[in-house]
Amino acid sequence: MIERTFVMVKPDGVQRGIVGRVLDRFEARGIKMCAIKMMRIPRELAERHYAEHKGKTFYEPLLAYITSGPVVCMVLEGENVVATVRTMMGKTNPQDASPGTIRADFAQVTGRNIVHGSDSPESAKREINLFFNDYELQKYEKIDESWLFEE
Ligand code: DAT
Ligand code: MG
Repeated sequence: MIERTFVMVKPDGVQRGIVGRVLDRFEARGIKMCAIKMMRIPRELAERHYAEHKGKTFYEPLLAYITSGPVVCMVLEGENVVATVRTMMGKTNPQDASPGTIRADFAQVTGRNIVHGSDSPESAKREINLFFNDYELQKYEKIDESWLFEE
């Protein structure tokens, strides 16, 4: 099923100049970009985004990290794309991530794992709405679609 997910290149990914290489992996796979923007996440938005982690030992360091510099947020669309992006990102701890995944190829520790991707279609909906307005989300046909998918 074609669905959408929320992806973010975190402040370390921006600072290390690997936004393009992360994006390239999704584009090369034929995953469609529906929205993209750079922003500095305000503390309140970070709290809402990571609400599920409130109270955990890493919560405050996580908020400090994610608000420490600009991030690049995007909405991606494709077949089963929530799970596909999670697989492409690799495990939360880059040490456990399989070679070839983004986190294994570009990161070393959990607290600087360079990308975020929604963990379920429900999370994706919630996160897309947190970070984007309807008018920022593009719905369009891309010329490669007839070659990416069967009739
Ligand atoms: P993911 O980003 O893979 O969805 P998560 O939702 O469990 O992982 O956690 C959100 C972020 O919080 C994660 O990318 C890095 C940080 N984090 C998670 N578990 C951690 C831990 N045990 N120690 C330090 N940071 C952690
Ligand atoms: Mg998560």
